[in-house]
Amino acid sequence: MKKSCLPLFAFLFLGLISFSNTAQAAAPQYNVLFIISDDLTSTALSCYGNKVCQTPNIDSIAAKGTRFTHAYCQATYCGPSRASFMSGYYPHASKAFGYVSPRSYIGDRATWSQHFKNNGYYTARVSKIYHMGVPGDIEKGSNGTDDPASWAERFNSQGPEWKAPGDGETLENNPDGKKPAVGGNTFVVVEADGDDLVHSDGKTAKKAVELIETHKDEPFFLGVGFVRPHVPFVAPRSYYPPYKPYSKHVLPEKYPGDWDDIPKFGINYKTSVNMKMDLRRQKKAVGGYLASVAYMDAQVGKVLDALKRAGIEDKTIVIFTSDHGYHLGEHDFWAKVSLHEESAKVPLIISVPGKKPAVCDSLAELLDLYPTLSSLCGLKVPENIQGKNLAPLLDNPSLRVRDAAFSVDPRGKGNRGFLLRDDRWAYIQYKEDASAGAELYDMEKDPQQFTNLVGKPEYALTVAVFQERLAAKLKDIRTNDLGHSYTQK
Ligand SMILES: [Ca+2]
Repeated sequence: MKKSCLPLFAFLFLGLISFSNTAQAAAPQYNVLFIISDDLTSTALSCYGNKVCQTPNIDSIAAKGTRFTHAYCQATYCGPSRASFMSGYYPHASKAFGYVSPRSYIGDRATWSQHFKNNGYYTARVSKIYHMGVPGDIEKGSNGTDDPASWAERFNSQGPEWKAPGDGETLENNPDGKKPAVGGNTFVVVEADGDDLVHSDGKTAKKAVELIETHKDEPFFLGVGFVRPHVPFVAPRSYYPPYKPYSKHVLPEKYPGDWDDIPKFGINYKTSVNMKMDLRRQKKAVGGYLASVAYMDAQVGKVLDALKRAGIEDKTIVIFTSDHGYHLGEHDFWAKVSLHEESAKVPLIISVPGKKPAVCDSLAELLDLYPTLSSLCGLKVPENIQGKNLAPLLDNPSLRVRDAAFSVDPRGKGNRGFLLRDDRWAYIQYKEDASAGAELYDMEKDPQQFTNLVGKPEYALTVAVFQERLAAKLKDIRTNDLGHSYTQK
């Protein structure tokens, strides 16, 4: 009996191999390495034109991949932005407006990584992919508002954050300099003692390297979430010298009367004024931020090196992005939440083995990641999700997939601020009925957004058209399979 079984088994085994080879020829089963930084403005990266900050590792992804120059988040702070691109729904579809997991809003529909998990991928996250409070959840090493069903395994990277030994200074609301380094969502710079592994992002890179080594022979979706340059700006001392003395940093142009034509809701929640930051502190904030970016970039390099060592660069798609952008003093605004360009725009690089490097100016959204990566990996693109497939742009960067990008400041249960950004204009509206004002900027003539054109008679028609487009966009977003009721505010 045993003798006759062997050839039959061998035949079946060979049959399986030839079947899987056919399937691979139809759609290469790429790995997905999704790297996301936290609170990173594209303007801080050398591959996006920053002349001071050095980010050679992120630049190396851009050198091989497609770098998007007009990619936008769907919400301008962590929680709802991450819930959106992971679930595949705009915040105004899912109603996931807060620091929440999207799960209770989407039922059993598959999230982005879960879709890969359902298709046989090993899926894991290291550190922050869904929302985690920084620094609070990082100090504790806790899961934040994660979605367990999205992952086969998940790992957190505890770090000391603002408590790291070293030279710390609180810049925000500390005019007399008497406060020590403090916790919370506060501008603090710490030039830290010790090496990369003292901190959360160093541990995240180390775990990601281990997972690549362990899982290199099976298809994987690995989400690697770095928490820098989110405040506190903490990095080992060795990353600071290129950014010191802090006094050398050039702040964005300050324009007299800049706030006069911005509606009240458009003045960001953190400003040089309400943070009581003088010019010295503002410049140190920029230097501390850039040192944090450089530290995060070095951790990206370790993960990329692991792909190379494992010999799987040619079957791994690498994505690099951030959950939203960041103000570094433009209009005397700081941090996120604002719908101005620096806060709503994100860095986005997608590198697919074998494709030519490119720069793509098409409007793109983080929501597009789920359908794009599903398509690139030969998975069915779920019909219910709301993003667009960017894959054709990776072969032809002159294509366009959308005529406007949409982002929101979802405070006030989604009724605070809305942005429609097309190739020419940025239109920002406060409240769904526009009762709290609006801004319109000509991004060709006024890329720094100094002159709000709302209220000028010659732009009245443009404003009216944008108001209609915005209403139509919200209607479209609310036409979905989720079964929520949407009461017009
Ligand atoms: Ca964030």
